[in-house]
Order: sequence, then structure tokens, then C-alpha cells
Amino acid sequence: MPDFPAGFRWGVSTSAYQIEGATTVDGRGPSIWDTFAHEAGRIVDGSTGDQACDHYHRHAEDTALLAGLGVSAYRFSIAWPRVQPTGTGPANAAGLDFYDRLVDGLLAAGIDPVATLFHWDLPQPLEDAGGWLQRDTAARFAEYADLTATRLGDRVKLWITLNEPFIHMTLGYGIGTHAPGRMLLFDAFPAAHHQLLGHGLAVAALRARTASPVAIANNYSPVRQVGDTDADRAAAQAYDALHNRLFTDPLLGRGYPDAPGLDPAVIRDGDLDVLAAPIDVLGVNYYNPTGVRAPEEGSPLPFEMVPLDGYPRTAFDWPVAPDGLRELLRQLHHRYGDALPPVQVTESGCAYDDAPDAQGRVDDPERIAYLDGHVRAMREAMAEGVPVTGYFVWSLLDNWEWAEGFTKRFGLVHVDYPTQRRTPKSSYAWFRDLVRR
Ligand code: IFM
Repeated sequence: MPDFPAGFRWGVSTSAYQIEGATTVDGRGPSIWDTFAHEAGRIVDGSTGDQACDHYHRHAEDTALLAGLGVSAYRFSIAWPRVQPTGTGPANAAGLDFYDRLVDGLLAAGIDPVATLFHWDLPQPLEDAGGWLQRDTAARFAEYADLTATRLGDRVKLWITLNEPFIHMTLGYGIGTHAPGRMLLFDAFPAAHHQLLGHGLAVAALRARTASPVAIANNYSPVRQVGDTDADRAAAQAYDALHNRLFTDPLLGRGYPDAPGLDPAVIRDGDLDVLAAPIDVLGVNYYNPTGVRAPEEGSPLPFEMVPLDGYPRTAFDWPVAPDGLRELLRQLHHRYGDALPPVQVTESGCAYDDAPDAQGRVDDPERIAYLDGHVRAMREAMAEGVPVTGYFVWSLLDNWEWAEGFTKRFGLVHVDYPTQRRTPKSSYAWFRDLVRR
């Protein structure tokens, strides 16, 4: 493995609903994911996040795992419904107390707390009022950011406003496979604009309360055009605009790209200035590239997504393509030039069907190969001049993978859900050794 610059940030990521459990304690209100997961047929194994990894009660054990890993940062998310059980009004002190304990435990272990404010768990009452389709939700988000930073702003070392607004818009409001389960296809665009507006308003709220840097974490997928006709090219460009540019062009001051579904009527005067508030770091979540070709006649979509041949695959059937990370980082650098702030890879990881052997050990060589390939690809991009300052593995623990329930394991640490026993996998030792070096 090549050397990395001193001060490079090595970390791991998780999110609240995927690990915390304790969904009804200390005044937490319901989120859209509580509602969705409890609806029949939504989650493949019929599970919910009610218990998840019970991190709410086991955070000290999990902080010890982080300390053993030697990471310099831990990216977690704060559950909005713990802080504001109905999405509005004063802070619920007991909810914030939990994050206080977590943050203090991390700092005591020498680990930088990196907090994401929104990782998809919108308070249900806000969804009942229209969710991210409603402009008012952006203002509510800024209020929540203010309350949270008032309590934690002195200790969180990097704030991330939103996690993967593209995925939340597309799966949550476009095709309904995630909460809140709306199927609006391209009429979901207001959920894009209002998330971005909420981000911009939250940046201002955070700046007023903390001197720590502020970021957003976007999901990206470099497009592999399948076929060579003009229609294939147009389809690839349309997909790229939607997945890779819709949430980044306006953030970096370019305004919206010409993307399918974009509805200018939703954008008010001054909005583009608000959402282009300067950020200190761009979070990049990368898992795989996407194959795209021209759609069949009559398709409601301007592109068709097709499986990419010739790659190993994860248990999610996602292609393993480390070169896609290098390509993506170069593309961001090329596309945005000096407007690109320092990048941190805020999620990188893979699901495999890991299980303990007869001795209780969990050996996951595929994950080691995956991470090794992606870290090297990132390092190559850095050598080519892309300003990358951190890398976070998704995820510390096996956890509740949204609509896939407990069927997909992404952790460096195996979790036996019935007993909540944590067993570091061989990838944990591999990552620990990398960080040490
Ligand atoms: O588990 C998710 C995470 O919540 C957001 N990014 C992708 C991960 C793997 O699907």
C-alpha cells in the first residue's frame, strides 16, 4: 500500500436508524422509517429497526471497537426524532443527552466525532405535512440543525448536513422502495430542491453555532455507457445529470443541470444562492458504477439501467469496480476545478454473507480485497491531484440495511442480532493495520 499524507483522516461510518434501536425511549418520536418498516411487505425479511444493533445501549462497547481499530474519526448520524420528536419545537434534552455521551466517549478515546444531521429518518409528523415535498421542511431542518449545534457544536469536528439526498429522493419519493414510500417518479423533484435548500439553511445555522467545518455527503456512480448510438449517449448524459450532477452542480454554484424531471417552478428567487453556501468538505459515497443505455420505446424513463458484465459482484449483486472510484474522483476534479472543496470519501464498502466459522472467527477476504482496491484507487486519484483528505469505511458494524433488513452485512464487525454479540472480522484487523501504518 502506498503512503498517505500525514493527517489523512481514516474512519468508519454508521447511521442512527440502522444501528441504534431504542426507538421509543427517552422521548424519541416516530420517524418515517419506523412507519415504513412496520408496514407489511416493505422489508424483505419483515424486520424493523426497533432493535437494530442496540447501539443506543451499547455505544460504549462500540466506541471501544472504534478505539481498537485506531481510526481518527467516526461518522455517525443524529436521529432528528430524538432531538425534536415531532420535527418542530424545543429540543428534547434526553435525546441530545445520548449524543452528548457518545461524543464525549469518542473524544476521550481520541476519535473525532463526525455527525450527519439527516440520514433519512424524517420525523413522521413532518412527512404527514408533506415531507421534503414541502418547502417548510427545509426551514424545520435548519431549526433542528441549530438546536443540535447549540448542544454539540463545541465538540463535533465535522458536520455533515444530509446523507445521499439523491438516494432519498429517488427511492423514497420517486419509486417508493424506501420510506416514505412515495411513487412520484420525476414529480419527486421538489424533494431534491427542498433537501438542498434545507442543506443551505442548515449551513448558515451551523456556522452561527460552531467553528467546525461543514459538509454534505452525496452518492455518486460513474456512468458506463452501454451501446454507442446517439440515443445511448443521450441516455448516459441524462442519467449522469440526475445521479451525479443534480445535487452537486447547484451546491458548487453552477445552478441546476438540465436533468430529467427538473421543475423550475419549485425554485424561488434567491434559493440558488442559499443552497450554494460555501462548504468546507464534499463527502463522496461510492459503491459502484452504473451501466446505462437508451430506453425501449415507450419507456417512462429517458435511460435504461443495465447490469455491467465482467466484474466480481457483492452479495447485493453490485459490481466491484475500484477503478470507478478513481474515475469518479478525477471526474469531480475535472468538472468543478477550483470550486471543488477538499473531498472525503464518507462511505465505501460492500456486503457479503459473512458468518462465524466453527471457532467463532469471521473471515471476509472479499471485503479486504474490496477495500484494498478502493483505497489504492483513491490514492491514485490523489497522486493525480484530486484533493482527498479522508476515507470512511461503510460500516463499523453489520446493521439494518433499509429495505433489505438484516440480510446484507456491510460491517468490519459481525453482529449476531439475537445475542447482539460483536465479533471483529478479519477485515477489521486488516483496516486496523492499514490505519496504523
Ligand atoms: O447502508 C447504506 C447507507 O445508509 C447509505 N449509503 C449506502 C449504504 C449501503 O447501501
